[in-house]
Amino acid sequence: MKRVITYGTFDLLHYGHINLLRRARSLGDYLIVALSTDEFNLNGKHKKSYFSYEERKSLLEAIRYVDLVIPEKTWEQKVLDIKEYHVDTFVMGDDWAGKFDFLKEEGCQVVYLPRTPEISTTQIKSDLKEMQRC
Ligand code: C2G
Repeated sequence: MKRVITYGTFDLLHYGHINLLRRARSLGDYLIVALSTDEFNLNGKHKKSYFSYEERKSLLEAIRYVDLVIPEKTWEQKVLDIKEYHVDTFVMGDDWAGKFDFLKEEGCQVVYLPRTPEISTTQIKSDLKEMQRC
């Protein structure tokens, strides 16, 4: 069984996230999503998500491509996760290209997939603000 892992906040879940998850899952047989906790979002990423960790987790667990959701609490946990979950392939969108190549030293394939253009959680938030003005 080929095991794939990816990381993210996945707030205001949108088709860019789904495109990423679908392609990540197609690289193996089992997809783990390490989901940023509310605390990590605040302290590690300096952003606040609209949906809570539990809400974002339940959304991800409803997606056919996702087999397991675990918490992402720190930037540094990736090496341990890869060992603990016997991960073969690490996947991120290419906005992270090159940032996690060190994971290859753990014997893990590292894949950066093209982001889906024109959609992001930030874009959704600003569009909604604009709509309220109309
Ligand atoms: N993504 C994408 N296309 C978009 C938007 C997002 O492919 N239009 C991808 C991102 O590249 C990322 C994943 O979807 O691989 C999740 O996106 P975010 O929730 O924004 O993740 P991020 O905040 O970048 O957190 O340790 C890594 C971090 O947790 C990544």
